[in-house]
Amino acid sequence: MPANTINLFDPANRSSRRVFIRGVGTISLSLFASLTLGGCETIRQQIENRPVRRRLRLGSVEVDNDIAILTDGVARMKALPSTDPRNWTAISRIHGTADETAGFCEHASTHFLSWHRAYLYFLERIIRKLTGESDWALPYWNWNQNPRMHPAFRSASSTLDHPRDETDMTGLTAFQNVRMNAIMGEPNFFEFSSQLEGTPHNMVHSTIGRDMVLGSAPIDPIFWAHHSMVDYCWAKWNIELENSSPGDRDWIRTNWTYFVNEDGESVEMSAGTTLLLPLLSYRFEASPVGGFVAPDLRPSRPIPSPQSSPEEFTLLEERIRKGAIIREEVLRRFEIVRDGEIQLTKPLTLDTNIRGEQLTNLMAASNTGERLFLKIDHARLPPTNDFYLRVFLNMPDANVMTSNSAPQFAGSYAFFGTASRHANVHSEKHRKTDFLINISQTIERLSQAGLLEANQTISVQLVPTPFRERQLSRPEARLGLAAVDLTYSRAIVELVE
Ligand SMILES: [Cu+2]
Repeated sequence: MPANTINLFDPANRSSRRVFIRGVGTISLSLFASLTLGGCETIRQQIENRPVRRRLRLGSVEVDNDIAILTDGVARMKALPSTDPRNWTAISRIHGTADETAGFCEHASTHFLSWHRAYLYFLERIIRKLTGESDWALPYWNWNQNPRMHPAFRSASSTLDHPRDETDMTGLTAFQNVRMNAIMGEPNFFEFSSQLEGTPHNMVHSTIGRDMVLGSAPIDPIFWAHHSMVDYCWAKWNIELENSSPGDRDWIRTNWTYFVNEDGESVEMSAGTTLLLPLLSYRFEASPVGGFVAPDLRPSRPIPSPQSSPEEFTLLEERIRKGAIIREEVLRRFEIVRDGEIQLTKPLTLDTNIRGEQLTNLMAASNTGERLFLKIDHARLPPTNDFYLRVFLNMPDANVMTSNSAPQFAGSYAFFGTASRHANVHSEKHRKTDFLINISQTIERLSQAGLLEANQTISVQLVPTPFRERQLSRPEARLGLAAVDLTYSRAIVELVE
């Protein structure tokens, strides 16, 4: 075990949250807090110097070194016998397999972020142990800033290379500032997580294709750098942007028992413990996500240092650990459709009886952060993942050729893991069927551009769009629509005392 790394886990005792610190042992989090506050210099030092997850980029010696260690670690995991639980394929099977006959990954659930955080954390520990690089942490692919996959993952001779359909996210609006601003600015954890998963997260998986769109995705090394970015979005939202993760007991106590540690042993982790990992076990090199800049560019509110400002750090740790009771109060709900169907080769227009002025009046009255969401729930998931859905408002002639720069473009989302051979009950329950698009800004833009008449009813267009250079492999397939609603709601976030 690396000497300067704090290891956190939640042992058998599920009711009290405990941390394990090398040289100190397992202690309760409240004792831990009093130690950091009360002057235990070693602990503070270890937290201060926790490993850094850096942003993948060119021209940095440190990043090149992180990539070299990752490459070495992956090669060592691949070389382990298949009976070793730390073997590369064995670890990927914790997430899932191509035929969906195994795997535990949480998608379409309130634990999408926490489950994947735990999964990444244990991979990091395995690679540190196998390479002997105790300071190493998993770098992240900031697709918002660098939409092209880092060349180290694309060079034909590299262990990090893998068969893929596409490696460049340039031009896809799911990763651009307008969309990332709406997601990172979302105050409700559940709506934040749902949009982050359905739009940029799923878009990376399905744009890359091949293994990345199946349960076996972690077999492609880029999976880990992609999910390190998803993890950064959550850490940035929670720590830097001061939003709250769930604080209710059921969510916090959700416990997983099948992760594998650096010694190949089964280990447990609870969702509540994952909240603290980016604060105590590793940290992210800050970088912008959309219009949300790095905190080092905002010197008025830096993340407090455990060494030089232990009181503030302890307060931060408490805020992150306790979280909030979060719910969404729906003030208006407009039903648009029930039990519909989309043909993959044909855009679908949904007419509504919602008048333009109803929406502009609601937005004008919004004073406590209310927003308009389009909620699309699919009854049946598609048998293929070679397309994504684009959503337009008031544009009856929108089609695959229509540009996303049209003011009527509202957003996009993609599917993940639905194309597996045995797309059965198991996979359906782990797959996301409901998607959220925040349309507040689109409504504002349409109204300013004179494209939203007060007495005119609005229409919604759903446009299945094949990925660049790809032909639909199942053009005759149809997508079930369970429900499409437009809601006007506000987030209620009550901090846990
Ligand atoms: Cu994923």
